[in-house]
Amino acid sequence: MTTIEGPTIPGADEPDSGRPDQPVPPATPVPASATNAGNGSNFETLAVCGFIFGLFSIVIAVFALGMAARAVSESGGDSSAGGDGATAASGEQTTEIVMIDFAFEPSEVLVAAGSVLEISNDGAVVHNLSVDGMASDMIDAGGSGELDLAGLEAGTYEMRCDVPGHAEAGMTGSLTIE
Ligand SMILES: [Cu+2]
Repeated sequence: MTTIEGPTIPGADEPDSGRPDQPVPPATPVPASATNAGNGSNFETLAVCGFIFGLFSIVIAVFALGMAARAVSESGGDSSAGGDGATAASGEQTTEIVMIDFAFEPSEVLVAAGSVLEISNDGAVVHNLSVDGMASDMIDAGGSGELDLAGLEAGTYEMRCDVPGHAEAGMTGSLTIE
């Protein structure tokens, strides 16, 4: 029995010689690269994913541009609302002045000769605007009126509200005619 095992089956007696002949361990990374290169469906999947990612990026970019445009328009509105003082110095023939309790806005006005003051009363009580003896009508709360400055020469004048106590409460300003 024991004499038959050695000579008849040489492969079974030498298990170490069989292992180096089999390239099994180095073959494991091969299937991964082989499927990527040989399988066309994987490449198409990558292409579709890239295309979708590109579309998604464009949507985000458009959305960001919209938000930016909205932010610019909002900031532009704020700056125009606060630019009342700048419009008075532009030499326009009509200058707007707002009256509140108890002040003129703006309180320093620069106008061209012959300008007309457009006056509105945003306060709660009646006001007027008086410049060097010329005065607008008494303007009720929420109302508006105007004062033609055509009769005034170039110079700097005090403007004030003629309602008793209002000028003393601070309802004065300066009007410069160029
Ligand atoms: Cu007043």
